Amino acid sequence: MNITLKHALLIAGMSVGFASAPAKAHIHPLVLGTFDGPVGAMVTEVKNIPGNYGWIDGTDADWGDSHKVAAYQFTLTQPAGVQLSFEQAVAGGGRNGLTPGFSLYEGVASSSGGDHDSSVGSHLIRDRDSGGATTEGSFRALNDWSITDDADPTAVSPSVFTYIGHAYDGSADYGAGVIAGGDGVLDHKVSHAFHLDAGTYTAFVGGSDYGSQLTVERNLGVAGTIAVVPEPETYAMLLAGLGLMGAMARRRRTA
Ligand SMILES: [Ca+2]
Ligand SMILES: [Ca+2]
Repeated sequence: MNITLKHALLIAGMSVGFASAPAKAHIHPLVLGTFDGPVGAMVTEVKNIPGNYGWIDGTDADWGDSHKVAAYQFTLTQPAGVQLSFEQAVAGGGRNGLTPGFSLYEGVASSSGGDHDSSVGSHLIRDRDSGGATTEGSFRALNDWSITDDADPTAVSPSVFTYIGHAYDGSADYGAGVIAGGDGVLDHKVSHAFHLDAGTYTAFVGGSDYGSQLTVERNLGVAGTIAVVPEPETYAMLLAGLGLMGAMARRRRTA
């Protein structure tokens, strides 16, 4: 229940300047903050993404390149309902045109910012988890995945992302059937609510246009928002409370 949650919102690590990081940077999550659950708390931050296919390219058999998606990190100090929203944005030299898709995971990237798909350790993980098949990168949009940095060549302490869920703009089928989770309306934005326990989470967002990897790479902007929202049981309690008040009012009128 979130009705009695404290009303403090601690924003940690904001405005750290990652938005101006080069497009080929390794995983530098933009930290949305630490939330202890007040309904209505909301933070929006913008990032750049090199192309419009990074998310959906991670849904196929050979996975995707984490450099083609942007990472957003946040922490909950207690269970809460959160709504994650991503939409196209003009930001830091980026331009409109993104059709966003995102996946949410429990877990965080290395605080060194050194996690990348081509490190020796990441290749070890890719070979292990793919059974030796060719992979385009470490990013998996619909599964758990791991990645590590150059200081961890034997992959003993990778960053681990445990898949929770995903959503994407519009609807996509690149030959193997419609991919679940599309919002059905291609309008350059997508949003989805989750119930989450206390913990630290990372959302990876990128484009949902599988065909656009064959075209010239474009520098696109995305605005990511986390909003703490009432949960279904909170609505149920509110409705029950309203019903009770109505019954009391009726009793007073008839007394
Ligand atoms: Ca791929
Ligand atoms: Ca949409």
